[in-house]
Amino acid sequence: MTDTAVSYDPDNIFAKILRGEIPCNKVFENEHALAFHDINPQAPVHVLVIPKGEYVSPEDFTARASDAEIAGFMRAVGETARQLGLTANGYRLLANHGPDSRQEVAHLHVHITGGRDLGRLLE
Ligand code: D5M
Repeated sequence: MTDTAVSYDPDNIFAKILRGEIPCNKVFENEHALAFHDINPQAPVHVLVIPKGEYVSPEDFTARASDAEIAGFMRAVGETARQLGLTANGYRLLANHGPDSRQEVAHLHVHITGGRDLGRLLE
């Protein structure tokens, strides 16, 4: 298995967003994370939350990131859901990693979806 820490591609699209090279529709930002609307929404509300550091996957993030980065990222997920007005009716968090999940962008990201009944994830 490839070492995900080594395989981070600094030219991935989210790295370009973090460097301000391409725009995003920002929802929330703190010291360690950025949240912005997904360009191809799968629900009435569909936002991505990404850490600002160069991490590919959850296991890469938890192995290399500081406690402050991990806390800042999780706070961003919660604050983003709150700011989007999703807390009353609920929402879904989803993170793809690797080929079986068909991850498209190799920078760790959590999808927040909501704004309708999302159905069951696993039937
Ligand atoms: O999901 C990667 C997600 O990233 C997918 O839902 C589209 C979204 N995407 C791709 N490019 C952009 C830009 N430029 N802005 C906002 N959203 C974007 P994955 O979990 O890797 O399959």
